[in-house]
Amino acid sequence: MSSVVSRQSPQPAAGQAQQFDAVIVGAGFAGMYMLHRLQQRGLAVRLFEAGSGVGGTWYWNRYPGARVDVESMEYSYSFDEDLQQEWSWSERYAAQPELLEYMNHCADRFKLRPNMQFDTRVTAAVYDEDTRGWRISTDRGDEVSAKYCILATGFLSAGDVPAFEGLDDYQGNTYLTSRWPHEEVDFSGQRVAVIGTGSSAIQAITIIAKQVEHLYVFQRTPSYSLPLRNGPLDRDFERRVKAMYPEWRRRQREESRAGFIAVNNQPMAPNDKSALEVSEQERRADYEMRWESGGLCYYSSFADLLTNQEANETLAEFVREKIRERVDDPEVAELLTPRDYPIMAKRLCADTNYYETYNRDNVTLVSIKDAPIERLTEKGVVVRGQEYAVDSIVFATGFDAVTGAISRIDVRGRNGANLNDHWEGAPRAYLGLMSVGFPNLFFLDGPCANGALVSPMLLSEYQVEWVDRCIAHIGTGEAASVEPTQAAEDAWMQHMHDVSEGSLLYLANSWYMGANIPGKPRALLSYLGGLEAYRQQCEAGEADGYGKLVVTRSREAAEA
Ligand code: N01
Repeated sequence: MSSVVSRQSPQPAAGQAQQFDAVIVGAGFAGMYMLHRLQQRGLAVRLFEAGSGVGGTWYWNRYPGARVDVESMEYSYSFDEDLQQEWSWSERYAAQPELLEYMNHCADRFKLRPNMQFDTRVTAAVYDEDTRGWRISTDRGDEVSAKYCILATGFLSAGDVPAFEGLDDYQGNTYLTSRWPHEEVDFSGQRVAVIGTGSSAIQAITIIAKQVEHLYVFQRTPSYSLPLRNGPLDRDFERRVKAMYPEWRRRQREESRAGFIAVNNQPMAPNDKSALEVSEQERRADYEMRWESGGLCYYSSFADLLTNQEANETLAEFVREKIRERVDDPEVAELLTPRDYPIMAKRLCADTNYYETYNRDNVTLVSIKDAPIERLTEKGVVVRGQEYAVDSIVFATGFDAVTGAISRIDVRGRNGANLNDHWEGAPRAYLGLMSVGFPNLFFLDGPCANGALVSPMLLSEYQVEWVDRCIAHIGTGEAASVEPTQAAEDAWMQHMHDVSEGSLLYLANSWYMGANIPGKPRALLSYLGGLEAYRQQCEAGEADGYGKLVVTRSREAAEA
């Protein structure tokens, strides 16, 4: 399906003082759907987006090979039956351009553009006690007021380049995967360095290796990566899913662990057995079946893979064996083999010929596990006193995840309290949606919700609908305000802590824990209770008339 991309749609002018019912920050999947819901309610909404178009993650991450690793049929909006029936994906796992096309199509289809202002970064949001609303400032001089402020800033959007010594000395080209240029980058004939071996690097390396004269990959920690098995979308599978899409989505929401259910083109419930209670043969059969299916479907494999180290080791060893089979040189294979942390304790990666790329003559793996990058020079990268001269460096070094994008906005709540201070040590948010002292401020895909282990599409759709109902309940008039009680926030944080006890996630230095950013407090940033448990908790929070929130309803809403 080709989309009608009306980039010429009317855009609100920047720099005008205006009053809105709600301001949304971010035009990714969550922000766009939030705008759609509030527009449907007839609210006056302004969405600010730093990029020049919609897409969020899929606007910025244009590096070679960027594609989603949750199946397209499941990684798409579920809220509109006509949309999901009419849209047709070309591949099992859509690539970035097609995802961006889809999001542009949605922006047009739901007439979102007139209320979006692009090329505008929100710099501050200050709560005004008198109006019980927010004053929002942007880098283009906008000063707008809104009853509600909704931060849909993404949990993997604040890109990070480590402060390598000599960074400014380097004279070659530099690229950050999460801020890739819009024009095509041609690496042919070049010597290129890629720093990092997480999901972004693993996708980029396989493509860049085919273009360059020589590729040096600087790896601090090897990832566990699984074959994606991408290809053209199986049209029979598409027909079968579309024939039962509402039911398929229900099962994604209610019966999955990570928000997706397709295994071998069939919906499959999570395995509720322990990896240790079955025979070696049965266990291996499950792992092989998922290996052949491709992608991230190990998240629905045995129930104790993320809580029992011995169980986890059975899968880790299975994947290590596969890595040895895929890499010709045993020494390189060993360097690529993760041994220091449980599988899935960092996010799983999925690839197309990643390990095989190291069998190429023009690719060199440089392990920096025991000897970090010393510095960058005018010409390249120095490790163990050896300079690797390169024409370009690609930083695939990840994100200040979950809290990074929010913390870069100066958010001040009641009595001028700063959100970063409130979150010092660890973020705190009731249901991952709201924080004490910050009335009428909502987070979508933010901290203390399921972002880490659940497909963000499902989580954000669910959160948007919750926020929409909450706003409808409270109303938009002068007196309206809502924030969690201290007891509610404390209880949620305790619950988050309780359900994560014994989790193997604590055993890795990942973005899940904020451990990839020097100086960032080490804390679990996401809720590990699963999507269904999260939904039940959110619904319980509504069923008692928002009893865990301090709600002041507007006169109009109260009368209605
Ligand atoms: O970032 P990462 P990412 N010196 O943090 C290394 C999603 N995503 O952009 O592991 C040297 O995973 C760092 O090393 P280490 C997905 O959720 C999805 O790849 O910290 N190296 C690591 O190897 C994913 O988890 C998709 O030791 C340094 C790498 O840089 C998340 O985004 C595609 C370093 C960063 O890996 C983030 O992925 C892409 C230093 N000082 C991303 N600092 C799909 O849907 C960092 N590194 C397919």
